[in-house]
Amino acid sequence: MSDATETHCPYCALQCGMGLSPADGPVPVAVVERPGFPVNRGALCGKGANAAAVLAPGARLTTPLVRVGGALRPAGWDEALGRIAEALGATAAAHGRDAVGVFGGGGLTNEKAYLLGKFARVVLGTSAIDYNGRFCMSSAAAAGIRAFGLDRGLPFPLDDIPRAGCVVLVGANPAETMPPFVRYLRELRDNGGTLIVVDPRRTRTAELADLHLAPRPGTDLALALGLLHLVIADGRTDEAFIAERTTGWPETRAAAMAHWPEHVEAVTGVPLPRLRAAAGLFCAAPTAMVLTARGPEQQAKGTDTVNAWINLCLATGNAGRPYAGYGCLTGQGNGQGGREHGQKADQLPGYRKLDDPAARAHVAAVWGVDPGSLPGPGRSAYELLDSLGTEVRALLLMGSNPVVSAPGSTHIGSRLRALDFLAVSDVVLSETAELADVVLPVTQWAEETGTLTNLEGRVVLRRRAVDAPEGVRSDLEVLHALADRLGHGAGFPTDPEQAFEELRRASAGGPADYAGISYRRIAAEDGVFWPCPDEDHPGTPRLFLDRFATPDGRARFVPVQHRPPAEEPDEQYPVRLTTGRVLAQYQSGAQTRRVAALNAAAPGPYVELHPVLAERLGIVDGERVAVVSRRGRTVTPARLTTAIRPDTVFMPFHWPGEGNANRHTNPALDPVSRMPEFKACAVRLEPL
Ligand SMILES: Nc1nc2c(c(=O)[nH]1)N[C@H]1C(S)=C(S)[C@@H](COP(=O)(O)OP(=O)(O)OC[C@H]3O[C@@H](n4cnc5c(=O)[nH]c(N)nc54)[C@H](O)[C@@H]3O)O[C@H]1N2
Ligand SMILES: Nc1nc2c(c(=O)[nH]1)N[C@H]1C(S)=C(S)[C@@H](COP(=O)(O)OP(=O)(O)OC[C@H]3O[C@@H](n4cnc5c(=O)[nH]c(N)nc54)[C@H](O)[C@@H]3O)O[C@H]1N2
Ligand code: SF4
Ligand SMILES: [Mo]
Repeated sequence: MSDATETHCPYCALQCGMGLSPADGPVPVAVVERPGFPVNRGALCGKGANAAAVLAPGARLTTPLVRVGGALRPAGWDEALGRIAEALGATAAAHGRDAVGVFGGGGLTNEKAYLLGKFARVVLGTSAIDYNGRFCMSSAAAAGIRAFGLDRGLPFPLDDIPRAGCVVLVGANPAETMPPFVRYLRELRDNGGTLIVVDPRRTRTAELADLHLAPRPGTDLALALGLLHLVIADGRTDEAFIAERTTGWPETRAAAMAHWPEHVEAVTGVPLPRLRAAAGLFCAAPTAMVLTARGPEQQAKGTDTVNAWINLCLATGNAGRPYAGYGCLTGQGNGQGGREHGQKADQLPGYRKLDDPAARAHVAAVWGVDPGSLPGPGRSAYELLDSLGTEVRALLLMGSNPVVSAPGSTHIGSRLRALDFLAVSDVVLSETAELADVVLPVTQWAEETGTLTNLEGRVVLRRRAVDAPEGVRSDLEVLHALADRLGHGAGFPTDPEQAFEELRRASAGGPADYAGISYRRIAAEDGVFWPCPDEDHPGTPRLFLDRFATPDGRARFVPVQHRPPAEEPDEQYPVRLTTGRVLAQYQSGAQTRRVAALNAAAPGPYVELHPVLAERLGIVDGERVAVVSRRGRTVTPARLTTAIRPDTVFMPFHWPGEGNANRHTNPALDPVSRMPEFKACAVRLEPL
């Protein structure tokens, strides 16, 4: 692969290494193996292997679009940028600075996320900024900060996973969502370790497990409390670890003891012998890990749920030592870095808090502005989208497609339509871009350079391999040009490395400290793990070995109690709906629905249900069926499988229109993380 550029996949948080070779034809590069990169050692899933298809001019945007007389028509960059600058300026003048909003994405590079946050605070002076990562890992992030004082997806490298004695995967389906990750689970089994999977469906991941627990959606908190109860009752807590390295045990112990296993069995639907078997495997292992993904996190009690699983780890001494601990499998390409550098409503770069005076002073000095000029914290993603057309009147959106992916999508679509002005920067004409007043066509992964932080906290470098088609500009050029038109031209570099150098300084001394990381080092070292405070620092693959990131260095137990999902089945809506992903489509599908090979594998939406439920309702495999909730109605083919609980149905969320799962999802928000309840709502099924 001598002529191949070493780079990374445009999609998920594994950030698999890949090579790109020049090619002739409409698709300008070919994806080739990059076996030297440690995370995936050359392996790619179908999305990564076919990613180059979206680079073809026919698949993507190549000219700005502006709305004229109700329709989008091609326009020049000057006109498009001029319209945006004018509308944002006029909205702020008429309705105040907070009437201008910004919505970002966890797929954006660190450089983009950093400059987008800076653009909102310095150029627009608005507090109204948040991003789609709020819908993704925010509950795990909030729980990690409560327990450990720091949030990094995995506090250990992936290489540690096969060396744990037992791994519990809670609501995670990496066999479909991160296929090359499965290697680590196979190696775990080869080493004699055990795998437990907790999922209402017997997924491809669950097929790999020694033990599969299939709880009702929305009951993971009770399950974790039940396991902790059993561990305590069997006298298998690690009292020395609890005494030396934690605080708050008595309250947590009492909360767990109040959750009787028989009660937990009734709430979760997991038979008591299986609960006992899980507690037994977990405690028998010399070290154990709990890894959560969106299943337990995307709940209106996601933060408490993750803390319940962390409590189980802490009570058994499985934290702050090698081959043990709690981790979250982050989701989007830059799910980790995207939540560290300031596109979050309450945040400044380096994972600093926007309401911390010292943080404001540090970052304001890097930006050359008065700390008093920085706005305060704003609303969370759902609350921001919900306020469109009322409080927020003009929106700049970069890297998300909420018409498809936001909870209660019908309502959010109507909020987007109610805006005075919507500008969307995207690589394709997404369903959200279709609603915009101005659409800006931007460069893609293979056409630009930038850093991303993968699920391990490893900062990697995506390299430009090919020129973008004429007419396309980068997100950094967009931010620079808009800042310039709004009177702040300086301070928005268009060169990614220059942006990264500024990010290093802005993050220095913060929890996510990138000060010692450079493009040169990333290239030489296969990525660098943060925190890395100076150039001589080796980076930090394993966190918390000596102390946790709390003021006293101890991990905090958080006493939590189970509560039901915000919407429980009743007579009118008797079935639980949960949602998630399939292997061949990515997120809102904006990119992957444009790839023929992926559409062939996953052509459209469906609702998955058990034959017992189907028979009771008169539903036949493959036939179209209506799903009805308090928020909407969808029509999709039914797919019958014994791999799901008979009281639960599942819909993937990758498609717009009449099969859009988010017509049903309930925007009940977690009180701490503001995560919506994507994973549990109530529906009724009707044969057509
Ligand atoms: N193919 C593909 N891969 C992707 C993505 C994609 O869209 N497509 N997206 C990327 C992103 S951004 C993310 S966040 C990750 C997500 O990765 P995952 O979290 O692995 O994906 P999901 O399918 O959302 O949810 C995982 C599992 O949770 C289960 N589940 C549903 N409800 C519950 C519940 O109440 N409790 C428990 N314990 N489990 C439940 C579902 O049945 C599902 O199998 O994937 C990343 N990778
Ligand atoms: N029902 C249900 N809904 C869910 C979930 C679920 O499990 N169930 N999961 C939630 C989760 S975890 C997530 S992460 C969200 C994701 O949902 P979205 O936020 O909609 O994410 P994507 O579909 O990846 O949208 C990214 C958009 O940005 C564009 N894009 C990609 N890269 C760039 C770039 O560099 N610059 C610019 N300007 N644009 C770019 C893409 O073409 C696409 O249109 O969905 C959430 N919604
Ligand atoms: S697992 Fe994720 S990063 Fe790896 S090839 Fe697939 S989508 Fe890309
Ligand atoms: Mo995500």
